[in-house]
Amino acid sequence: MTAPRRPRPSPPPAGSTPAALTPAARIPAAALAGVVAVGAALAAGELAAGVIAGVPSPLLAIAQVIVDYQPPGAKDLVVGLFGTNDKLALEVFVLLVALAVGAILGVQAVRRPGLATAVIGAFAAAGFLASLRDPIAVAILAAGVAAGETVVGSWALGWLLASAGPGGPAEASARAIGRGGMPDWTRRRLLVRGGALAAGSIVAGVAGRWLLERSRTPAPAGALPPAGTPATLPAGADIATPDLASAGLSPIVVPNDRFYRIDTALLPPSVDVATWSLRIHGLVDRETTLTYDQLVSLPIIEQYVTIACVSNEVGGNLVGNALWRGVPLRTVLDMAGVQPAAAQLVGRSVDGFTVGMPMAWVRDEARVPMIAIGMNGQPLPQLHGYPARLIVPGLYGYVSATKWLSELELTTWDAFNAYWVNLGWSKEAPILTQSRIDVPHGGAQLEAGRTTVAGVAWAPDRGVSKVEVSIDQGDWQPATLSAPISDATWVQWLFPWDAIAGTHSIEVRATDGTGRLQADGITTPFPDGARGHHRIALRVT
Ligand SMILES: Nc1nc2c(c(=O)[nH]1)N[C@H]1C(S)=C(S)[C@@H](COP(=O)(O)O)O[C@H]1N2
Ligand SMILES: [Mo]
Repeated sequence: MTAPRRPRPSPPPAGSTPAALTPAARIPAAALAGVVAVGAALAAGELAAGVIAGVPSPLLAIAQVIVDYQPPGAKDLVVGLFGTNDKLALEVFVLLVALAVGAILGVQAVRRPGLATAVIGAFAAAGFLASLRDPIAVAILAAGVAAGETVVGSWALGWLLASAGPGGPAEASARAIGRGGMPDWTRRRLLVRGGALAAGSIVAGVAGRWLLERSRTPAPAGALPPAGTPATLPAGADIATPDLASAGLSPIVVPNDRFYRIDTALLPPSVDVATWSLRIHGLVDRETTLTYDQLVSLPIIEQYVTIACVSNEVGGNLVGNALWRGVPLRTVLDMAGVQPAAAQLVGRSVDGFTVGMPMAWVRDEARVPMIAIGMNGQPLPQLHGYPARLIVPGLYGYVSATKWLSELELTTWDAFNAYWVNLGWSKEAPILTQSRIDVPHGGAQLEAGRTTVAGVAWAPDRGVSKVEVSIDQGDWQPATLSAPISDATWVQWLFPWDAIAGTHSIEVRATDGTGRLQADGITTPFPDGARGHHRIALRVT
């Protein structure tokens, strides 16, 4: 900072530095340089993560820390982070914060280039530490990449700031200041360099992420072992006509690529079945570990089960029905010998996610909890828990449906709180009775005349005994139900309606197999599932 400075018309006020007098044009230029430099550092990390196995994406790692350590008070955030779009939003948020820090660093670097390098280094180190939580991380490689990001970031910053003049950043700043602003030729050079670096970073970052996601998709499994008794759909199980299906009535069995997806994994874990194992431990007589081959050599069953997310709002679509193939959970638990004191079954995934459910629910012979390896005749898709997950009829996913399953732990009820229970959600969470109007859509414009109102209703695993519809808050009238596959699955319902011109409301409610009516009065999903009737408004002309 000892570079000679040109004399100034008036000296800076005491306590102030030359940069404090920076002309307006100088600050955006330096900020831009900082944004591009930090972007380049991040892109270097993404590219390395895509190209080098064992290097996690630093951006994803930091976002994952935010997901995993979200404060229990942040209930809206908690609910919001369940879904796919929220994950993208979170990543964009982390990226924007990083770039904003870059802008500040750029401005600061004019006076204190060392500070900028230190901060970039600190962020790279944070990304490195965060990425160590990823089971695939190889520490030495990840550390090397963090160092590389720091070098790229501080080099890019120096290079861009040097665009402003032939000297170092400080001198460049001084010159620019001395001239009362950056002359056009330097500004153009900064824009050309910055633009080129930014474009290169975007290409590198996108390519890196693309490669990373590709490398994390597990190789397709071998043939799925057949079920002892294949499950079949009863006649009349799917009453969606082509017209109703295209209008939006849910199919009774939801295809894998249309099935809702909810989990805390920003990058779905990729599991190699050759090294995967399932460990059963805790309050058992013999701790047991099964390889994938050992698991699938046990008797295989198949059943349709409707699973639902506790975060599903009234009328929401975080619910679906699939044909699951796998091994009865009790078969595996019996191999280990569950002790009488075991009151809670904890399912743990390869990425550390946990669920906890009452052993009494698992023991009840009325249902068949399972370790699923197949979904709708296919190996479990990666997003749905490949190679193995829990499916427990009647319980919300967050207390039962562990994807990428790696451990079953038997413990007491009070000894352990699972992931979402620690964040305030209910520890016991049977799926509430719900019904939804799929057709027509809320807000739709219909032509007067005979039409069909249709939807789905579920109450796993109590079954649905009745669905009723009320038009304009009139009497409850029974709808026609599809033939139920089982008490563990949803049903479709149809209601013919003579629509007359005007605005109307349509409301639906279900009764479960025990004769209990679906609760009225809308509530939020927190803490144990949304209650209330789905109601839509529409116009008939
Ligand atoms: N490993 C893991 N398993 C998980 C979760 C998770 O975050 N991680 N989320 C659970 C929740 S909240 C739900 S609703 C179901 C969703 O299963 P799906 O994505 O196959 O529909 O998975 C459950 N299993
Ligand atoms: Mo969920």
